[in-house]
Amino acid sequence: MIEYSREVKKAYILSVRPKNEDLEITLNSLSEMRSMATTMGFDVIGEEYQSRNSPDPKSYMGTGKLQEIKQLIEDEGIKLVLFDHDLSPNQARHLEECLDSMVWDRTQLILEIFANHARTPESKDQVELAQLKYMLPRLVGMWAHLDREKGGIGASKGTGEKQVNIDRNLVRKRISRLEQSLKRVAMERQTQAKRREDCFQVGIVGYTNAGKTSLMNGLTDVSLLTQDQLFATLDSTTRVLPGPINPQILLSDTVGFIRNLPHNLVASFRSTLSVVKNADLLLHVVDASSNSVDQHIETTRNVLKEIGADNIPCLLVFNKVDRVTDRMDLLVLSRGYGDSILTSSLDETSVNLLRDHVKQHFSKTFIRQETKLTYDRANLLDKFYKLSTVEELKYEEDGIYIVHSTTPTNSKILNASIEKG
Ligand SMILES: Nc1nc2c(ncn2[C@@H]2O[C@H](COP(=O)(O)OP(=O)(O)OP(=O)(O)O)[C@@H](O)[C@H]2O)c(=O)[nH]1
Ligand SMILES: [Mg+2]
Repeated sequence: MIEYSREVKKAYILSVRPKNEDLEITLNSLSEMRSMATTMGFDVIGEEYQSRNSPDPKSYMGTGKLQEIKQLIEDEGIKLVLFDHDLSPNQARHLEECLDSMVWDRTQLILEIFANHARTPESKDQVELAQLKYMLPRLVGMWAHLDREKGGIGASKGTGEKQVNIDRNLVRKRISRLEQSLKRVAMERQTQAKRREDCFQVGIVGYTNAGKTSLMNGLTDVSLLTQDQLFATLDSTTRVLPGPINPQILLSDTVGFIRNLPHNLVASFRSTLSVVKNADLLLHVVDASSNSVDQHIETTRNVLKEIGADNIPCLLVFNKVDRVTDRMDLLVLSRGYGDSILTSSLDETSVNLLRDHVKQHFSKTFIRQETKLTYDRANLLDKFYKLSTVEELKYEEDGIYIVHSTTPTNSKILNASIEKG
């Protein structure tokens, strides 16, 4: 794992606002950067943006502005400047020199949060892989000082370049080892998924901090970690949705998404996200109290597309409605997006309604059947309980009378088992 100094506490956030960008978008994005910085435990001293036609290819912002910032960070003792964009390796190097401070771009900040929150060996490997891929094109900058010093510290000319080549090889080797190990885990996961084929799978997806884990807890009576932090959840957790329905419904909580989620990170988390890709239904949780609802929905839909999960039936769940004071806003929201449901994970009634909604989504496709099992076939009873919802069961003289409902596929399987004799 790559370690940076954890002593950095004071941070400053900068951004360029393209002239054609809505001011609200710039401000919301800056406030999201602030939340991420706070999640990292940084003390954000301030934030500002500069309006320009586009970011400068070399210095990102105007030189005059950078001089102003340099003075400010010197006066305030700020050690880290965060940029609300992705910086090219050259821009980052230039800015570090110019500001004489540590510089992180948006991707690096997201990667750092993921690294901090990774708990399982799998998510740790996934984050490290994404970090190394991010670092690879930036190695040149890390050793450039050796060449500039030309032997001043005992290093001969070209030492930096040699060091870069050595590091590049090491990093590449580590990347390939991590990829292999993650592939193995992905295969194990596939085997587990096969074992669960006779269940319905529901994936909870959505923007980070929307309340996915809180809803998962309410729906299944578990108590997974929820926090007012970005990316509190990195690993998928699967639980059975309680209630008398067979096949069982499995609910999986997943990592949250964010605007401009680094592609390397999505690629690394592909295996964790396979629960989303293999789901029969997605609950797309949205924080209804956010003032960026549309953008959050769009981001989530884009990531779903990226991982090939955009064709799965999806129910929009507008959560945190307790924080929306204007009922009209809620009406407009839910009408504007078609099939959707309003919830608050703090309100048990609305969570129960959501649970019923999920069950109905599946049970409405069920076929209801009456069957008489002769006593010599009583061994099939277990199968009936596993593959269908048994609504009524009576032991009669000539056999067991069963009223049950299930999917058309399971109904065929059960009928075939009876006919086999
Ligand atoms: N007021 C209110 N707060 C909520 C609601 N649902 C969740 N929260 C709070 O929102 C914060 C984030 O909740 P989580 O359940 O951790 O959100 P998440 O979507 O799992 O977040 P990540 O795992 O970080 O992507 C926590 O502080 C929750 O207590 C809700 O319906 N109403
Ligand atoms: Mg969560």
